[in-house]
Amino acid sequence: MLNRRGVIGASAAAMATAGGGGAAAKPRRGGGGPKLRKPCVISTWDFGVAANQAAWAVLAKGGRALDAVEAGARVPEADLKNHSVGRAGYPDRDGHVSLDASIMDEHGDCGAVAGLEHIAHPISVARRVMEKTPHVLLVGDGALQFAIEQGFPREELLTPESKAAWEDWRKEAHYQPVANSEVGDYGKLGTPGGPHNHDTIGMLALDAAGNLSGACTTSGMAWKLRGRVGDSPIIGAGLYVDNDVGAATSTGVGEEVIRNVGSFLVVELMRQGLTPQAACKAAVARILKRKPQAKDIQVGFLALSKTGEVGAWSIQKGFSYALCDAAKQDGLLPGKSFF
Ligand code: SD4
Repeated sequence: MLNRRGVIGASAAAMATAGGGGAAAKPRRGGGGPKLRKPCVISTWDFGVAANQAAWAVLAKGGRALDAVEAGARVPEADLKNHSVGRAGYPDRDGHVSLDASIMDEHGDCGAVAGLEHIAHPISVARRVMEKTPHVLLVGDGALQFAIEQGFPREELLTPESKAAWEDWRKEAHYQPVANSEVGDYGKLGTPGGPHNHDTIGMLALDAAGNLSGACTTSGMAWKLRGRVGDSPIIGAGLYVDNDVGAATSTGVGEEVIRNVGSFLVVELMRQGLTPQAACKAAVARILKRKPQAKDIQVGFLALSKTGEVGAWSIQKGFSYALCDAAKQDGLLPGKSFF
């Protein structure tokens, strides 16, 4: 029988195994990615460079990582040339622009919206869900009603350019939903992440106080079925932050990320001692092991440790990510990939 000291000791050990402890005591395993100094911010794809700079304006002044990732995510949301995030996003199969977003802070608090229409900044609505309600996720009409109540302007998000692209797609698509129309369009649009083929922004920041936060925002897969929700607003799938260990986010075909609870998996692997790079690689490998045909689609993970180590890995080449700290605010690197 355990005495009182033994009981306390045993529970502390159990807590550490269950995730109460950080990764610091574990040896680091796997190849490393770039290392940044805090404060710092990273984000998915080349348009992450501009988003990082908006986040940097917050971080450089000693601001909170949460404020930084919200400010950063709002940049592609507002960008009319970006057709996969926010305003001007490509619509669903029926012509509706519906947005997904999530945000998570250093306390493990989180908020999200899914299938939100007519509001250009879903990331800020997600933050309001976190801060103003006891809930985590609002969807569809309820999310819109909440946003309007919170004072967000209602607007038409489908621009003439996005509408024309949708009408073009309809000529040949016959309303057949496909698993990854963006990959299908790579031939036409160019390399994933290139100037004409952008995806979700996932953004992770570490502030001067050593706290982590993350944000993820998207219009989802182009031409998706009406009502389809991807990984981006699902905490643990498209985004996860554990202030003891690190943070992770994802881009690509959300269904595969949800099936494998991808971002949570990356953070848990980091907790077990893998570098962020090795953790991202292992999470992509898990997807491919469970479903080898996933080699034909794109999924990418991006991760940041509590100490500023960065990792990125994707199924296919073409995934890029943007890095920013005091030394360099416009870093852009290719992620590693299996194919
Ligand atoms: C989704 N992961 O909705 C998002 C979108 C994306 O390539 O990244 N598309 O599944």
